[in-house]
Amino acid sequence: MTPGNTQPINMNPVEWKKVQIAGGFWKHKSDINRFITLPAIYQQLKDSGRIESLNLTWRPGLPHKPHPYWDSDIAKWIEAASYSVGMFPDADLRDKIEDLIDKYEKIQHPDGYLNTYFLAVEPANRWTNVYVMHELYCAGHLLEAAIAHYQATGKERFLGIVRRYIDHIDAKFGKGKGKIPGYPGHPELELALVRLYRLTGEPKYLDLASFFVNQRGTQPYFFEQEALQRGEDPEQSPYKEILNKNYLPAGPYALFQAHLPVREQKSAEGHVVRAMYLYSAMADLAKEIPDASLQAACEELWQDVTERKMYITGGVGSLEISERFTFPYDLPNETAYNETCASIGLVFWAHRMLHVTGNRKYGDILEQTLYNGVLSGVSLSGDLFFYCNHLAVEWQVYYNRILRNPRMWPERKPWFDVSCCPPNLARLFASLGQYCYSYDSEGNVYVHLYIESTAEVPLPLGTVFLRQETAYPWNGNIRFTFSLQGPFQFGFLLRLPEWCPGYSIELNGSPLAAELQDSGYLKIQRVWNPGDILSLQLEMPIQLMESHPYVRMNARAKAIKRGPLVYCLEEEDMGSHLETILLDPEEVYTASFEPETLNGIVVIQGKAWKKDTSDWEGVLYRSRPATLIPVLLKAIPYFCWGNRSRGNMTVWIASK
Ligand code: FUB
Ligand code: ZN
Repeated sequence: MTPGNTQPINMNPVEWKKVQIAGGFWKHKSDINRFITLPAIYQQLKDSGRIESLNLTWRPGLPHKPHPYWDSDIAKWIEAASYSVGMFPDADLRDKIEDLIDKYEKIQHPDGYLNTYFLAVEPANRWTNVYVMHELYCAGHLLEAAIAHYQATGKERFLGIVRRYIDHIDAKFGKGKGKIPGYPGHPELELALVRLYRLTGEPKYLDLASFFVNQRGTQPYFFEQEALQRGEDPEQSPYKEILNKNYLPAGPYALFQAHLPVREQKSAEGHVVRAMYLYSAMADLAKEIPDASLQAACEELWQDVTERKMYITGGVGSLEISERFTFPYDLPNETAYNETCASIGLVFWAHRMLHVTGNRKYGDILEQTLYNGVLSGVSLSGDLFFYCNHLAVEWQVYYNRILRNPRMWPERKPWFDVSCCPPNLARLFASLGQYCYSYDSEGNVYVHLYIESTAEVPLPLGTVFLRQETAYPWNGNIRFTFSLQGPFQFGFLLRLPEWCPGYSIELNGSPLAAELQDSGYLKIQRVWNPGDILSLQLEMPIQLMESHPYVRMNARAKAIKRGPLVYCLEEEDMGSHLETILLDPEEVYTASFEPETLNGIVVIQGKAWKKDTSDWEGVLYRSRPATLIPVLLKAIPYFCWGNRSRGNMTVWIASK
């Protein structure tokens, strides 16, 4: 082991194919994803010309000019659809995937190159602007799709096609003579390369991922060198607006996390999806190499994001302009950008950090983000999507055209001009099984997410077949049944969420003690018998949350949380003037299941107060406080807001 290297923990996720979402909350969501979301996105790929673009028939003057990111949308759909056919054979879906692969196979250049936009629109300009043209980003998504397809079907054709492209990229990029010493303008390929390394065991893919990550932010800045190569003065570059060279306080290229070498980046800066994908790749490399300095960099960035720059929903990236981070505690609610892909990226990063460190805090954020900032991205119907996930909505802001970017519109839409989020949701939900469980070589099984499922966990001494039953997140009762060949000794570790104030465990109906590890997991080490039933009860009280006092937007406000779910008020339940409602911290709020509301949800109710406005006629300011009148408060989970009539919404509620 070289200096600076660390002994990694050897925890690995149970792969998606070995985990079946078997019922409950997520089975319903997974079915919607499979039966509604996947076909809806395919239709949009078709209608928008994306699928046709793969025939390379576009000519100037024709509609549907291919766009530099289109490959990524198609690839994310192939990835999602592959997970789906891998679990549930479906001839129609399989044929659609194979048709897209046929198209890619036909257009691949003899040298392996495979980017639809450049093949169709700018064949002479390949690799001349990796800063903004997304070639390497699209390659990353194609690679993730090809790996998923191979894992799902065992067929090597698509993986072979994309590997040729990756080998072409490997020959082009790097430190050697005649190679391009650059790295992706939009990270993504890096983490896909680590996936390919894990699949094939070929060190060159890990080396290329390392090269891209380590080269980032070094001087001279590659993006300037590349501009010079194009014969441009970087100062006069037509991309200067995008470069934002001098506009971010963190310095040139901070927008693309290329202002400093990655280990010197102490705070999260710039475009958030790029940041999340880069940090995910850094965590992957920290684990695989292993590399203690990269791990330390990730931990420092994690702290900056989750302790200073993240919404309570797991939304990240508060600013619409450049889709970026701003400064600590700057978390406006109405104008929150919170791209769905950014929260998805946070889930990716959290999952990787969990496997680098074994610490539950990463599982906690993964869960918080999944149930709130990610899940709000799709309608209950499965065919409408949010690009941005605000934490408060006042419709007058939109009627008065104050926020005009169509992505900020607070009603879910079937598609966007840049439609990265819908297929990203589809691939995350279709592969959700891989986030639930892990195992290690010492014979431990870890449960990260409480999701009704069955799993095959490959321990060194044999396979553990596990069934998890639960109505989570509606309550904290979880039951595990073990199907084993015979008595089997292993450690069973359960994430004890930070929000949970108390728990109890029973084995076959009798109380059982578990050991709380420093990592935040409850460990039960014993010889397990076939048919053993372990019950876990997590207390799930209603919690009134406060923000750090520096979050100026939330002064004197609280948010309602129960278990992993953040709640909100909607106009439909509470009237349009949500700013007049005050929570009562003395009140004991209650949670109850309403099967008829929003497909069946737990609502939170209790006494609150409302400012009486009847004596404010003709008055804008006065010294006498408003009279408070009691009202019944009804809050719904944030993820399902915006699924009824158009109306205002707020997560943060004033408090008495
Ligand atoms: O640039 C590709 C994708 O489009 C990004 O990940 C999103 O933030 C959107 O800008
Ligand atoms: Zn997106």
